[in-house]
Amino acid sequence: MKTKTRRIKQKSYGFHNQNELLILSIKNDHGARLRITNFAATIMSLEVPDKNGKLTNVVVGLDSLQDYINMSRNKVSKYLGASIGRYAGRISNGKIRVNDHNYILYNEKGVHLHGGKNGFDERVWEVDYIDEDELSISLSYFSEHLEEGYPGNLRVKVIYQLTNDNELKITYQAISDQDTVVNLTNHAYYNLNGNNTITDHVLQLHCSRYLEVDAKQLPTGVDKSIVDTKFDFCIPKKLNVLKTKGSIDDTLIFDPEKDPKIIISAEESGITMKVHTNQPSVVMYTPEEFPDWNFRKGTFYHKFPAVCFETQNYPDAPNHNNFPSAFIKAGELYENRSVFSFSKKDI
Ligand code: G6D
Repeated sequence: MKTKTRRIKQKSYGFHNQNELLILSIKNDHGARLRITNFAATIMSLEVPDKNGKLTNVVVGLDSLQDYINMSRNKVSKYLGASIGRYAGRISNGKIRVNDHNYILYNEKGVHLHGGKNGFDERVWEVDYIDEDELSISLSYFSEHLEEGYPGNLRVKVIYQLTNDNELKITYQAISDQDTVVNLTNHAYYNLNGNNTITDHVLQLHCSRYLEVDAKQLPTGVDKSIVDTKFDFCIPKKLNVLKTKGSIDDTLIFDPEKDPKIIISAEESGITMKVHTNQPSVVMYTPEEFPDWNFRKGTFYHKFPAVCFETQNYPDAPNHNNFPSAFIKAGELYENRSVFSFSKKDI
């Protein structure tokens, strides 16, 4: 269980706060390796064994930390691997109402996305600890009262744990000194073959309903059945369907009684990923293509390169009383516990 920390001087990046930029990695007994940077508490790569035991990187990542900095500066990040907050997803009318007070959030044409202009994906997080026995890395971020317009001083923590059962456990926690809203998630892009496309992947989603959205991709407040829609993955279906039905960027509502919530397998690598979570929904996002990024050496991606499973509460929940509540009282603990479990293909 090697733990390696490579310190990268941040002064050349001139970030808001004084934390040093680091790349941290942990390995389990099977050689699976997780690499994290404290820039946005980002997952840079996750290597797990394929059907032949060969380590395969299943999380899309870039070649160097400088690449992430450049991506951020050039505003083409697409939140690659990043921790998202204070509120993941979209919020309507650029505002939320807490205790009868309106808080104006950063927005573009009324839409606030993924925590705003400088959300948690643009921040340098503190490294709390690396636990070599638990194979976990803990990072934290302090979001000041009215940062991006949100009320309350919010202490945020993410714990990444790579178990000896080849599970990646991602736990987000947050606590505020004032009543506020919070919805955190991770924006990793998964490709279980480690390159090319996900159109050979087979997906099963235990989601019978999805959120209707308007032209701005904002929830209307109505949830609908997935029957006869492109969101119907109740029985395993190959993702080459994306070529005819188009990409997906929508909120799917989990069937509470089913677990795991998501099962996805790749034919080429023979890797299966199962997702367990305490969250009520997932934003599934399958971009048609990637920007011109500098991927890890020797890695190339093509049409429909990867899929995001952003396990979270409903987008815009603060503005829809019929959605699960996104409000937390002062001193109340918020927790998003999601487990991405990797094994040899079995669907
Ligand atoms: C687009 O609508 C999508 C988001 O869901 C995604 O997170 C982002 O691109 C990368 O805005």
